[in-house]
Amino acid sequence: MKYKVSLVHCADIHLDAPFTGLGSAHLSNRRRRDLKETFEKIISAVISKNADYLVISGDLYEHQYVSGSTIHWLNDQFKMLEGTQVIIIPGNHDPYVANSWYRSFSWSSNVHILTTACPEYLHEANGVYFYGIGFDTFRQESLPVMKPPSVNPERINIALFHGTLDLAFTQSPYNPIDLNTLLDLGMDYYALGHFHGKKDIHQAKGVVNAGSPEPLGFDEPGEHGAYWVTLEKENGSILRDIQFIQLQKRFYRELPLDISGCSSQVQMLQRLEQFDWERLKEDIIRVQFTGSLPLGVQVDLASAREFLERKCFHAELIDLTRPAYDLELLAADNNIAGVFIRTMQERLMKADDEEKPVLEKALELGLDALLRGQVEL
Ligand SMILES: [Mn+2]
Repeated sequence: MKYKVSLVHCADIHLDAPFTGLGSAHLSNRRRRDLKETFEKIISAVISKNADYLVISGDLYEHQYVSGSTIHWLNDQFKMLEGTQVIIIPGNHDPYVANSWYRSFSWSSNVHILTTACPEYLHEANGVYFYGIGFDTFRQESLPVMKPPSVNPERINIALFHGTLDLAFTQSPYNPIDLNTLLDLGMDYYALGHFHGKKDIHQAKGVVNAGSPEPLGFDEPGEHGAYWVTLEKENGSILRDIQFIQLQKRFYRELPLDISGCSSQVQMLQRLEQFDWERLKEDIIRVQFTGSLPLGVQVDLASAREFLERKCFHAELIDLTRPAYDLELLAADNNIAGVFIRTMQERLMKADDEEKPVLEKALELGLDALLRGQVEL
């Protein structure tokens, strides 16, 4: 027998996530809309590629925050897929709890939710078998006890899994599993979810973590999207074609900016101008000001914020600048700072490699206390 099917694999969409970190209701609303627009791109990809399946490996929505209207919108998206079967497992943010929308809502007939009690979906006509390991509760410190998969090597066998793969933790509340245990299931493709960075963990063995199609925070930099997968099986041997499709609306980017020597707001803004803002205009940016500034000069965060608000979707500012102390000049003074510097410099001369950085830090912090009246650790 020969079977050939195609699917779009995604995970961790987190519909209606609160995005409280953005600091304004307007921006968090906009980001919730972004999640929907990115999901609509997944639906468009399924339609344009005429995929047989849409596979969603958990955390489709946030149970605690999702609204009824979002669920209706979601189901309308699934209805648009007509001939495509949608296979879903609940994740740790949308677990199969008693009041889950997966239980109570009347989903479109092409939607199949795989649960601990009913983990299988067999699509006989296509020779495809799905088996899902998801979440019944918000935390699961060990894998749920469930019926093992019924793998028939003639068919195409696909596992959906949401949880932590191969982490060194001895205990993880999120379905801990190691790669060998997973591979022992004997599947042809492992559609993983939970880690928000994309990872084609073992493409050669068909193990792929989709990542979140839209990044959700600064800890999720880089490209985000979904996978377009074609699986072909003939006489028990599998051929896989696995391709990443980038879909995200925005990037989270950290931009370190050395503003050493800037003595005015104008100079600081000139340094900010150097970035390619046209390329970054839809992005969420974190600017880290570094370097040393002349004594008495401080980063003008308000002006920088005003500048950045016009240049990108949202910016966070972090001031890591240090005052540039003229040690030679200050040491010549006959005051407490002068005495302190001379004492520390004498000690530094005699210090070994281990002690030196400690003394240098002590000198810096001591001068902060004496000259600026504040110490930031
Ligand atoms: Mn997630």
